[in-house]
Amino acid sequence: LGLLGDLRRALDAHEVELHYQPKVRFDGHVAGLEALVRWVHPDRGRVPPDEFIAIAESSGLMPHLTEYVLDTALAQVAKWRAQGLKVPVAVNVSPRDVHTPGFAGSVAARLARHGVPAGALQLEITEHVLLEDPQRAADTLAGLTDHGVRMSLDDFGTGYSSLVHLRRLPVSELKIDRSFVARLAVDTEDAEIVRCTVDLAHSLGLLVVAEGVEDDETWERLRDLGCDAVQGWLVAAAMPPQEATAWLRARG
Ligand code: G
Ligand code: G
Ligand code: NA
Ligand code: MN
Repeated sequence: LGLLGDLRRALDAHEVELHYQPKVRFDGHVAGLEALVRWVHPDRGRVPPDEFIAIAESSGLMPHLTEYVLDTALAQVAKWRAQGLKVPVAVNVSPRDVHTPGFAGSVAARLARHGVPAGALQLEITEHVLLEDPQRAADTLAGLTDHGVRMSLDDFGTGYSSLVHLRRLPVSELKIDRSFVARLAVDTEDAEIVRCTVDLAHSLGLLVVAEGVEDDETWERLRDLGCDAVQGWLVAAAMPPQEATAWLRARG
C-alpha cells in the first residue's frame, strides 16, 4: 500500500521516466521507438515495471499513469521532430485504459496539445482488451484508428483464441512475443510458430515485429522468414531520452 502512495507522488514529482527501445527493419530503417516506463524509488531503488503496473491497475491509478506516459512520450516526440528526428513512438496501454470512457478523445486532445500528428503515435494493446466488453473496446480502437493512430497487438500468441481476437481488432501491426523468438534458432517448433504467425499476419495485411531478438542467428532467421522488423537487445535495450537521441542521430 505504501508503494501506491509513493507511485502517486512519483508521478506528480515526475520521478517516473520513460526509456525508449527501437524497432528496426532489416534494412536498418528505424520503424519506431517503444516507450517503456522506469521508476527508481528513492529508498527501494528500481521497481520492476510489472510490479508497479499491477499496482496501478488494481488501485485505479492506471488512467493517470497512462496519461502521464502519453504526455511524456508526446512531449519527447515533439522535441525530436523539432530537431528533425521524425520517428514514431509506441506507447503501451492497458485494457483498463481502452475501457475508460472518453479514452479516444483524450488521446486526440493530447496529440493536438503537443502538436504531434496522429501518425507519429502508435498504441500497443494486448488481446486482453477484448475480455471485458469486446464491442466497446473495438469501438474505442476504431475511433483511434479513424483519427490516424496506429494500433499494434503486443505479446501475440500468449493470449487465448488469438485468431478470433486478431479478426476483431483494428490493428496494423503484430508483435510476436519474445517467448517464441528466444529459441527460434534452436527449436524447430518455435520456428514453425513464428513462420506461421508471419504468414498469417501478412495474409491479413499486418506488419510483423519480433520482440526479444538477442543474437545474429535469430535476426537472420527472422529476416529469412519475412518478418518486417525486430526489437531486442541485439539492436538496443531501452535507452533514456538523451541516449536514445544520440542513438537516433548516429543512425542518420
Ligand atoms: O521493459 P520491461 O521491463 O519494461 O516491461 C515490462 C512490462 O511492462 C511489459 O509488459 C511492458 O509492456 C509493460 N510496460 C512498460 N511500460 C508500460 C507503460 O507505460 N504502460 C503499460 N501499461 N505497460 C507498460
Ligand atoms: O510486454 P512487452 O513486450 O512490452 O515487454 C517488453 C519487455 O521486454 C521489457 O521488459 C523489455 O525490457 C524486455 N526486452 C526488450 N528487449 C529484450 C530482449 O532482447 N531480451 C529480453 N529478454 N527482454 C527484452
Ligand atoms: Na509493449
Ligand atoms: Mn510485448
